[in-house]
Amino acid sequence: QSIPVDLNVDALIVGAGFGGVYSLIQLRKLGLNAKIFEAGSDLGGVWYWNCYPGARVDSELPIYQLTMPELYKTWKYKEKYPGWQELREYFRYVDETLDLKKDVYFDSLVKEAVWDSGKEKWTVVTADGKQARARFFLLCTGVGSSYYIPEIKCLSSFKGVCHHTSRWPHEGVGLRGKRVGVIGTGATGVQVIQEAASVAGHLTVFQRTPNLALPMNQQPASPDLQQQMIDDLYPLLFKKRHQTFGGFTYDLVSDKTTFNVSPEERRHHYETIWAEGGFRFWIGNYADIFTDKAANDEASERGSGIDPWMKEKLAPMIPPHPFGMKRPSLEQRYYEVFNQSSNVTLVDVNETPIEEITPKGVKTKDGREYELDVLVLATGFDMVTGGITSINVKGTDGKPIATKWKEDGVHTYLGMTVATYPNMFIIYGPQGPTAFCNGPSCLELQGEWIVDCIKHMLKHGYTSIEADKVAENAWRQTVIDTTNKTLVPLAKSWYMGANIPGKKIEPLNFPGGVPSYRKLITDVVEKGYEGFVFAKNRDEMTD
Ligand code: NA7
Repeated sequence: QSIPVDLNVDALIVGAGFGGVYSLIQLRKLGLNAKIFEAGSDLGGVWYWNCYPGARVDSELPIYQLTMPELYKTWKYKEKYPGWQELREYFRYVDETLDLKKDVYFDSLVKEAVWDSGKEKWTVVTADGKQARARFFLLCTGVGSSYYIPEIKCLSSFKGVCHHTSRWPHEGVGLRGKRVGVIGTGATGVQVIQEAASVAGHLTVFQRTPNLALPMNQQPASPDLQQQMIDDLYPLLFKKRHQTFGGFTYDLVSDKTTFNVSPEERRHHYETIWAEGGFRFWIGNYADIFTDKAANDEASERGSGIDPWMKEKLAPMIPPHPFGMKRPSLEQRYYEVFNQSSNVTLVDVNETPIEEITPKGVKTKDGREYELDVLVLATGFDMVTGGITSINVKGTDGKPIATKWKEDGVHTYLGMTVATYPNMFIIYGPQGPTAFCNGPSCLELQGEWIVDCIKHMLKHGYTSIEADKVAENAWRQTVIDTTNKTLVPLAKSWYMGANIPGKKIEPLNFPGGVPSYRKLITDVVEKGYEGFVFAKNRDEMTD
């Protein structure tokens, strides 16, 4: 569509992934004129950018989708854990069903957003000069929109093909018969490694921290099963997900602890949740694995010990941090890659650190040079906050949010608003249940709260809402206190901002579970939006 230089809308949304699409649909229902600025060239958010070999979601159907009946009743995934192609099809389907793209400006990377206190509006500017003025500003930038490439000496000297996984060329990169190197063994690395191992001439994996990967238990989703779910189960399952710790359809066991059940019962539970697969061994386990180191050790050991073959392969790979306090990966044939493939080399970069990248490949400290045709950087993201801090967001005091958070630590109220940034809402971002919650479950919970809040403002003629600083400080303390009751601080992970050199180490997520988060945000509303200040502008809604 043609580019208006100066767009005037009710709401401007950043990002056309699940969060942005959800917001657009719901704000339209309120009768608001809402538009999205999206950096990519299509809908999908992370599923637009992440098209590396093996890219696949770790949440299982049916809950990895939006729950509006107009969408879920006629959509069927083909696999239990859909891959990126199917997720893109899903977004195409959502667009076709609800005609979304007419309200989305693609290739529009937002660089700046400034609040005008006089007009009570945000001015949002993109890298290519588009501008929008909006009453409401919604940051739906997700957790992984700001990719991270570590400083590795002479990286640009490599003459082969080199990409970060989230900037993988959409036309693909041929790996068949090639010498492929992968740096990173997080959720992304595991997926690329599995794919690359089956086609590469040789695969070299540069690993810093091993991660106990859980079995995915991937399965095709038969059309019959899907239909049955749609008819009978979906409404029930969608309701249940807001009653479970991780927003899934299964839950942590909280009426028993690891050691107050018999060893037989414990073993049976471990075996069951391990066999069922997915994140069950993590957030379907005894709840005290989050708080009690001995319980965590027990699960970590037994989890890898269920099958003697697994024990043998995993024993040396027990992670150097409490299990689940760094994001576990899901695997399909990951360990087989290392143990059964003759074309795979594992390089422990703790023993032999990467010295530099050469035109031919990767040189390690022991003087060895691994010659490569393709180098894959599965090195992660400036998780949770990066999408927000990469935008020059200025509120009532004119100070960029990145500067504030760097100086004082991340501050939000309820993980959805920030003091001194009126009418700005964050979905699926810092200090919400984000990292410990299925994406759509979390963003719909927050999205619903935000849309209700906007509805409340419209009903009462309020033109601005701002979080109170005292309430914001209290929320930060709640997040810190809740985190300190868990083992989360013991791991060097993106949950704590520890994956980015120089980033402040602090809890970036609320690890208290969806039900307790839901109660906290609902209580605020019931107490008349406690901790917020509403205002009515004299020149109401005029320019
Ligand atoms: P992650 O989970 O942050 O993984 C990044 C990987 O890259 C991890 O294994 C890192 O090792 C490794 N890494 C980072 N810097 C280096 C350097 N300098 N040298 C060697 N290895 C390095 O990112 P993912 O993309 O896998 O997953 C991100 C999230 O997306 C995931 O949790 C899901 O929620 C979806 P480290 O562990 O830091 O030692």
